[in-house]
Amino acid sequence: MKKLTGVLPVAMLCLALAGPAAAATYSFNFTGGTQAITDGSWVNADINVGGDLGDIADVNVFLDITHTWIGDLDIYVAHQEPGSSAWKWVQLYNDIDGDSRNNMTDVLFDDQALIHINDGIPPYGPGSFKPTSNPEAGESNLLSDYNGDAAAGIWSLAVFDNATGDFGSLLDFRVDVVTDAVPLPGAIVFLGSGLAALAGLSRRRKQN
Ligand SMILES: [Ca+2]
Ligand SMILES: [Ca+2]
Ligand SMILES: [Ca+2]
Repeated sequence: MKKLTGVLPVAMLCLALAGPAAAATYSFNFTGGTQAITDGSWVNADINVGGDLGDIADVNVFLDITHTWIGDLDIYVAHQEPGSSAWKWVQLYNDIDGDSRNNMTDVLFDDQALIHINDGIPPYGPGSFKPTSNPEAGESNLLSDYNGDAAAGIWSLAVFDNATGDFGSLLDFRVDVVTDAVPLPGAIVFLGSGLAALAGLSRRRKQN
C-alpha cells in the first residue's frame, strides 16, 4: 500500500504534464436547406454555435451556389462572438462585371489558397480561393481577421444579388475552424491534485 501511494501521485503528475489539449478542428454546417437567391434581395444563412470551443487559429468558408450569372453577387461572411452584439464582416466575393458564367461550385475560401477568387476564371470550383481582393482600392479581405476570436457564436453568410435577369440558389454553407491549443481545465485540476498528493507523500515520509 505504501508503494501505491507513491505511484499514484507521480502518474497523476505525468498526465498533468502531458501538456495542453491539441488544437481542435470543427465544421459548422448551415442546416436551413436550399435558399433562393433572387434579384435585388439579400439571402442570410445563420449557423449558431454554442459552448466554449476556444479561440480561432484558422477559419475557412465553404460555399456551393448555383447562379446563372455569378457576377451578380456580393458575398460576405460575418461572425458574432458569444455575448457580443458586434459583427465582424469579411467580403468573400465582390460582383465582377465579367463573371457572366455560372455557379460557384464547392468553393473553399481560404487565406492559404494560391489565388484570390477575382484572379480566377469562372465557373469557380471545385477548388480553393483567397477571398476577393482589390489592392488598387486598398481592399484586402482576410479570414485571418477572425484569428484570436472565439470560435463559437453566430456565423452568418450574406449574399446580395444586385442585378436583374439572373438568379440562383445557395445550396451549402459551412464554416471550418481550427482552434488554438488550450490547457484543459481537467489537466490543471489534475496537476493540482498530483502536487498535493506528492506533498502529502513527502510529509508522510518525513514522519516515517
Ligand atoms: Ca459589390
Ligand atoms: Ca485557412
Ligand atoms: Ca440577378
